[in-house]
Amino acid sequence: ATATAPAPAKPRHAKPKVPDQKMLIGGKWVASASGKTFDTTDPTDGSVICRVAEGDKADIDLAVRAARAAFEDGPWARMTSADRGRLLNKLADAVEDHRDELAALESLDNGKPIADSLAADLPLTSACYRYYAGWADKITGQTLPMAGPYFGYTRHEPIGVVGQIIPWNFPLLMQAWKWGPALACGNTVVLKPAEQTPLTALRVAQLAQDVGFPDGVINVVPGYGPTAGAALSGHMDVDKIAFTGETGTGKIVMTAAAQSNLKRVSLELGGKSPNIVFADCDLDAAVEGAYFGLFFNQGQCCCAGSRLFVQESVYDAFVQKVVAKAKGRTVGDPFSTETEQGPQVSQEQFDRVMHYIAAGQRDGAPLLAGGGRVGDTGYFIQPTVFGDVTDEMTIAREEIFGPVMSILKFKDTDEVIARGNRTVYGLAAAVWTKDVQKALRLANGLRVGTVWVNCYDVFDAGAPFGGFKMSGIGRELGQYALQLYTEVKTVTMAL
Ligand code: TXE
Repeated sequence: ATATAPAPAKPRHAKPKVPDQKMLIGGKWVASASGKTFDTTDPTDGSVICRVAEGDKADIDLAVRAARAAFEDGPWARMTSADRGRLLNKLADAVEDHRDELAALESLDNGKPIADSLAADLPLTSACYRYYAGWADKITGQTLPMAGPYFGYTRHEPIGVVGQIIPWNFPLLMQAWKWGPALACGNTVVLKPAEQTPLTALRVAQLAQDVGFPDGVINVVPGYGPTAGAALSGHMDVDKIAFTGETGTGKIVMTAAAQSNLKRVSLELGGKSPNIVFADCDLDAAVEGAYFGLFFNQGQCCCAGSRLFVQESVYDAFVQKVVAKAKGRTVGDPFSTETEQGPQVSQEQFDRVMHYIAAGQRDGAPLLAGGGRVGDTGYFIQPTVFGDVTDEMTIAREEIFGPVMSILKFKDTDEVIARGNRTVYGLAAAVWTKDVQKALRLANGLRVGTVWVNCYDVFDAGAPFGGFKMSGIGRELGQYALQLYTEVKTVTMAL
């Protein structure tokens, strides 16, 4: 019977159909003040998914006004912290209940494989909302030892109206990292999603309205960076701006904050993270971790292990194994459950990655795998590996944000710590070794916000994440993120 049965169809999820989208201001779904829209496109072929209301300064003004009103006199301002936590828990439930729909929307807009959306983005997103739901009624100040007949204490109060600008690589998750702590602390928000991927932000905003967040607490204004993003970061009535994206854009956002009302700023920016493989490691685990740590999400991760340092005695064996894995990676339709790598998010990102591949070849790094596009439609790029990369090459210095692995050779511990730190970035690093002392020396010596030991890209809502140096300011996730969304007030009373 098996000989005559037709081959089973490849398992495939259905691509959702999406209607044109409005923006959410003060609890109402509205067109933009200008009436303008922009297209959001499918990165597998560049076709238009739908049109989205295009926000600009006038819409940001309206959204900020709605957020201000909700902060000052809406039901939100009178709600107990436990009730705020309950709403965040309901939002976590709603995200879980709409898991399949949200995963499909994310894969459609971003191009990431549906298997990744379901296994990573969705559970991390709901876990983040749930984690901060738990914090809502546990945000406390201190009592202070005063030198005199005084009673002093601090209150940790919400900052107020918070502007949030997020990128396209993890749209759902970046929204959760921003909304979870901001809402737990009692702020109101105006979010500008990335113009490449506005769809899931808008859908989650609807879910938030459905579970009962009061009008104006959450506002979403889609649009472009230099217009809507600039209006938000330069707004005189926004108390804090949180941004994730390119380091250069982070500087623009910080400048706008400085030149307007000195709003508080937190930034999560680019990286060039060293992933360091010692000869005494479990080599297969390191190969797997290096492969995952670079190629995951089409290489579009701020913490991608994009400088892969391998100790010289295992260099050849390591390279052989990792190149074989890269060559075997399944690139294609994000809606096929077998796909491991989808397209880059946009034509712009595709061009940028191809430019870096050309730079690697120009600089003389041997191309060991890939190097070209896949097919002739959409933004698919072959998993690419360069060997014998040296520190001064462009591909070892600049953030590529694509499926391009650069392997460098090193001799000893002191050397690799120094070379690992020789970058303007400081987001993350990893070390692979069975020697505990060596692992701890590296963990202490590397100037980065996160060090993974014998693992890569392990995230937890409770573990803070952010950068040293030009990788950012502040820490998201964990208890630390509460500091980004609260002001400390000191109260002193004479006894
Ligand atoms: O980023 P931008 P882009 C890096 C990565 C990538 C490169 C370019 O190297 O190749 O950045 O990507 C908004 N005022 N990362 O151009 O511009 C924009 O609309 C206010 C790293 O997409 O930083 C979007 O919402 N906002 C990264 C957001 O900023 C502005 C994630 C991010 O876009 C603005 C993404 C302005 N003047 C890209 N200009 C990471 N660290 O995770 C743009 N924006």
